[in-house]
Amino acid sequence: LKHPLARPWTLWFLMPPTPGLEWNELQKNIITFNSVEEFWGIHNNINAASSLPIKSDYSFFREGVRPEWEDIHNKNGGKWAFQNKGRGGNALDEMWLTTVLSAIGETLDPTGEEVMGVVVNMRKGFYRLAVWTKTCTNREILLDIGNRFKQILNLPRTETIEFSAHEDSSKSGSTRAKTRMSV
Ligand code: M7G
Repeated sequence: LKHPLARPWTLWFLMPPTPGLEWNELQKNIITFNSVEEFWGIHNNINAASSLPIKSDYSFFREGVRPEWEDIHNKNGGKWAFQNKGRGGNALDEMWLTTVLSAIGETLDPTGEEVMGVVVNMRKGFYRLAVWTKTCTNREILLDIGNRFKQILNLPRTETIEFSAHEDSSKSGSTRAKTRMSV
């Protein structure tokens, strides 16, 4: 017996930069699944996020949505992001697992329409966890999603997460895009 998800999700892996390949060509579609059991089968057989090479990502996105600003479902959207120093270790792996479970379990998104996917970026000296949304102007709903994300990460009150629009990231890069909201 399988426990179905509300919708199918796809796991993507962003390979570290490779000479001759554009950024979009580094995104590898790994597998699509639509049950809780399939999710655990995948989770138990891939490397932990904290052990990924620098400049690689994992993303879980709705089936049919690529983890890219250019995708039609993302181009008017944005992301809530939590960024922290270091490689994260077990604490990161636990935060990433709860982030993924809340996305595929649909508990981050009361509308069922906003959350397109979740991403973990492993970078030199830091990591970033993000929830990508379809819109970037729907303040009330986006703040609700941000508060839920912060709560499931179990962050101390002194930490903040920040919302930025993809159109700003695409102009200045994720690290320098201006923050439109924070919680
Ligand atoms: P990042 O991985 O969002 O954050 O963007 P980082 O700066 O902390 O590493 C790094 C770079 O990857 C960007 O400046 C872009 O060159 C490229 N990049 C990232 N994303 C998410 C996209 C995307 O969706 N589309 C394209 N074309 N490039 C991207």
